[in-house]
This record gives sequence, C-alpha cells and structure tokens, in this order.
Amino acid sequence: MLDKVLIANRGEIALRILRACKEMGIRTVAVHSEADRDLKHVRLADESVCIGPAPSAGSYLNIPAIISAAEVTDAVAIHPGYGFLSENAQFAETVESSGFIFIGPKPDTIRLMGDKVSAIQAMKESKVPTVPGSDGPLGNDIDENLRIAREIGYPIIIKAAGGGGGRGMRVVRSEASLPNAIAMTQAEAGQAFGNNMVYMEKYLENPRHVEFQVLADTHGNAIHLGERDCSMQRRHQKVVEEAPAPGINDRQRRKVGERCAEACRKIGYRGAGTFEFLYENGEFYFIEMNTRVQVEHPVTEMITGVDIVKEQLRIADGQPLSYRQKDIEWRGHAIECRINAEDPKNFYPSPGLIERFHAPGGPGIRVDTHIYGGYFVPPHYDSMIGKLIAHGESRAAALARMRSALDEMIIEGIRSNIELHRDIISDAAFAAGGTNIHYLEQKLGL
Ligand code: MV4
Repeated sequence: MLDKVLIANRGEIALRILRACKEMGIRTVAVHSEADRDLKHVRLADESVCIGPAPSAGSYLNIPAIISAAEVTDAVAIHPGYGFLSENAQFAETVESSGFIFIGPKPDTIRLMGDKVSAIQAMKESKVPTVPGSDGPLGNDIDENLRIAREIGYPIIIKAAGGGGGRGMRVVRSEASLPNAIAMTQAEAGQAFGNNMVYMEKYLENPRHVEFQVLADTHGNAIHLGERDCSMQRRHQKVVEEAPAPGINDRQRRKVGERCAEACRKIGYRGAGTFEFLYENGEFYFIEMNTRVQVEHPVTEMITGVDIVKEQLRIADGQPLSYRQKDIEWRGHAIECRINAEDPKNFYPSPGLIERFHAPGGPGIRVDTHIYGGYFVPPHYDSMIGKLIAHGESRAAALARMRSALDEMIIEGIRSNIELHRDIISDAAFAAGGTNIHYLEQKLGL
C-alpha cells in the first residue's frame, strides 16, 4: 500500500482523507496555510507543513509549495480532495513529473473532461445519452448557427467549452437574440477561461440534477455506485443531496450506470468520478463529468457501504477495485445537508469563533466536519463547515432521522444555515421527492 500520502486540501475533506489513510495504515502529511494551523486534520496528521499565507492563491493553489512539501516529507502520493487543484491538469502533470502519484485520473483525462465539448464528444462515442445540441463547437457562420438552433428548437442554451458549474452560459429564447448571445458568451468565455469556444444545447426548462458515481481501476475494471439527486441548490451551490434519486427505478439505474462505467473503460478512466446529468420527463441527459471526489460522496457510501476514498487510495496504489458490479447493492436512502457558516438572511459568509458545538448522533447519523468548540472559522475559504448525513431504510425514515439530527445540532458563536435545512427537510414538496433545480430559489423568493 502507499507509504505516505500528502493531503492537498483543508477542512472536512482533508479530515475525511486522513481517516481513510489511517484506517489503511498509510502515513499522512497535512499541508496548511497560516490561517489553518488549528485544523483538526493538521493535529491528527503524522506530519504537517505550512505552505503559505491564508489566501489560497499562495497556499492551497501554490503548486511549487505543495510539491516541495511532498519532497521534504518523502510523501509518495498526493490527494487533492475537491475544489482547489483537484481538477487542474497542470497540477496533476507536475505531481507525476515530480515522481509522485496523483490520486485521480491521468492529466489528459482531466483535460478531456475540462473541455466540455470534448467531454460530450467522448460520451456520445460511448452511448451515454447527451442533450440535443450542436455537434461540437459553434463556428462564426451566423446563418449556420441559426440553422442549428432552429433544428434543435428554442429555447436553447449557449455554453462555454471551458466553463462548467454554472459559469459561462446564456439561455436564448428567440432567433432574434441568438447572434448577439453567441458573441457575448464567446467574449466572456475568452476573458474568464482563456478559451472562447462555445457550443449549443437544447435548454431544459425544469430538469433535476442527477449524477452517477463511478470507480475505475488501472486494470480495466469500472463500476458505478448508482446516482445522487443534487437538485436542491441555490446559485449553483448544492444545499441538500440524496441517494438514490427519487423515482429512478433499478432498471434505469443499471442501464445509465452501465453506460457510465463503459465510458470509463473506453477512455481509460482512473479513480473516482461523477457523470452529471440533467433528468427531465424520465430521461437522462449528460452535461459534464467531474474527475474528483465530490462533497456529496457520503450519501452514496451510506447506501452502498463502499468507502469511496479508500477505493481512491487503492486505485492509486495500482490495486484492483474491491468490488465487482454484481457486489454493489443499494440499501435504504441517505440525505446530506451541507452545513455552512453563513447569515440565514443574506447568505453572506459568517466566519468567526465557534463558541459551542454539539454534534448529533444515533443510528444512521454521520457527521463529516472539522469543526469543534473553540475552533475559529477563517474568513478566507468556502463557508461550508461540515455535512450532516442521515441514512434510513426508506426515504421517510432518512428524513425523520435528519429532522431529529438537525434539532440536536448546536453551533454557537457564528451564524449557520441549520434553520434553512430544518425548513427544507420539513417542506411538503421536498418530502414528496423529485423537486427540480429551480425549486429552492423559487421557495426563497429569489
Ligand atoms: C443546462 C440547463 C438546462 N439545459 N443545460 C448549470 C450548471 C452547469 N453544470 C450546467 N447547468 C445547466 N445546464 C441545458 N441544456 C440548466 C442548468 C442549470 C443547472 C444545472 C444543474 C444544477 C443547477 C442548475 C441551475 C441552473 C441552471
């Protein structure tokens, strides 16, 4: 097994990775910024290295500092977690050319999926269902673009190839506004991503966001762990996720999941990955692939029993997956609430000292967090301070456990979104299951 892993991240995911390493007998190196000396995983790691100042540009995004830390500590592998450098092909390349193992896919795979046009092309070749759209990037011929849009049918959406996660898109509802919308999206994409390539898709008005988890090893094995519904979101930030997705039957799960696994085999995918789909009127439409472990991976772990981070470590060590597809079964239902340090009224970040913290517990409850009483939430990073996950034999049972756990949880000293979660979990439409990506923003009156 890997001898020593450097964790190139912070917060709850750094702690999650540390726990997986410890269970597997892998030594750990924590790297942290000057603002993060008191992180729980820094204390628990075998070694720690300060890699720079509080702003992430100088620390968690500082490639030379991270590589140097790996060198001085004799780490053999680097786990990037999510966010930060996790989907940076240049980082993955530097890690490997410096003689370390990157715990994730090959740099070329990250690049392939980072370009949404090439990602969609790869999916089409593997019969993963995609959104009706342009065959590749749009050219400069306005008449040709008008023709493509007419064939797809309005409304359409223009998306930047270098975008993703809600950045660089524009909905177009009429022919008259198409040429300008293309030009504007191209110009913005050039500015934001250094790549002005754009493509066109049918705009789905009221879809759900449903994603499939995959695992692939370096021996040609790839499996799927089923899907998650992440539709409960505000401004492209997921708030609540669940698995399985309400209303998806086993036949469709296995069919779409197998297409994803087959795509992994075809492209030589390595590690954990997520296929993002829009789901509308019973059909799946691929939009993007994420090449990292995701925030919401625990809901999949709770219903499958698979430890996704441990599988990532095994795969990086060159071992085969611990499971075949036939070993994967889905049991019950799991829901995750992302706990944010934020103002409940305006959603502004609310950093500061956590004066008191009581974590909920009991059967089926999991708390993934790095916070503790006396911990100071620094203002420099994402406001997510933890995740509360509830598992039950049915969706109703998971919801009941979540409701009870939210009532048990106490965070004092800073503001949090616990009240928002209580409101969502007790919402009649959410309780019924299957609310779409616009539901929360509509509910909040945005
Ligand atoms: C779409 C769409 C409707 N139709 N594509 C937003 C984030 C990026 N991952 C893709 N996004 C969307 N693409 C087509 N063809 C609606 C969205 C979208 C969305 C998707 C997932 C989760 C939340 C969303 C919020 C607004 C828009």
